[in-house]
Amino acid sequence: MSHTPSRSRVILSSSGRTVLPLGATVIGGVLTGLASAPERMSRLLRGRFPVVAVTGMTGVGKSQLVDRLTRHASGDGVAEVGSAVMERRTRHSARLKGFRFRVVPGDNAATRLGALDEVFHDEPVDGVIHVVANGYATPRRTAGTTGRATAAREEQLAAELDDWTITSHRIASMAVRRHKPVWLVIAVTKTDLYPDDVEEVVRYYSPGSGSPFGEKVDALRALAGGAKLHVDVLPVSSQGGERTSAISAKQAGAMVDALATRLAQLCGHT
Ligand SMILES: Nc1nc2c(ncn2[C@@H]2O[C@H](COP(=O)(O)OP(=O)(O)O)[C@@H](O)[C@H]2O)c(=O)[nH]1
Ligand SMILES: [Mg+2]
Repeated sequence: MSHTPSRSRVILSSSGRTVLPLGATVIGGVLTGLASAPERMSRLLRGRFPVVAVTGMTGVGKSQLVDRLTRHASGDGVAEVGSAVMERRTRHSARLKGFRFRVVPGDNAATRLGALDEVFHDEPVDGVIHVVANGYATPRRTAGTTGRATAAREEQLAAELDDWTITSHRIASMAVRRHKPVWLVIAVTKTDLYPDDVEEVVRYYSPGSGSPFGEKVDALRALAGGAKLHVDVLPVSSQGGERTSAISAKQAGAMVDALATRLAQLCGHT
């Protein structure tokens, strides 16, 4: 059911830690990396990967996207849509090029406020992936009933906008407090559900588009200061290749890979 094509450049470790063998090649690689990226050296000294907050309303596809980015097989229908607690996942890669993801619960529970405080204030993250789904968020108790989700699309789009208002304010207050620039990737997911409209939809979520969402992105950039905040908008899909799917597993995989590549650039991994 889930597609997790193997990719050789990623080293997964089941223990949850990356083990650096003391081979000369690896040390050579690390030293080369240090010389080319001071940012990476400080990370090595602190012994941690950059931390990425993943935000967005319930049912937009945050957990599944992070599963794809971290090579976790998504549970076959076992995992519940929506979560009350913060999910923590790590993408392990060679040469300290991994990420730590903090998936903020989308439901407006007290746990969400705590999670927002944690990622944007207490332990401010290096960057943010804000996930949106063009109104195709899956309502919490009706996972799988796409018909109902379609009927409620206008409402879901409005809900995405409300959710973005809250999150964008939190991002702005983090950005103004910090010296280091913050990056934001707006991940426009579930593109398998609207393959012919992807360009137009990406535009809807983009700064300068004049759309209701775009205007809020513009407001965020104005508040944070242009130099303090870098914004990207990227289409993605966590699904593809099923018989009924409009896109192939390969196409979905390519979009996930493009997102991972961009994250690596933004984190100074490349
Ligand atoms: N068609 C499609 N469905 C998706 C995609 N990503 C997630 N979903 C479905 O949307 C629902 C919500 O996904 P989930 O990751 O749990 O959302 P979260 O609440 O934001 O963590 C689940 O039923 C997923 O199977 C996608 O890219 N395409
Ligand atoms: Mg979730």
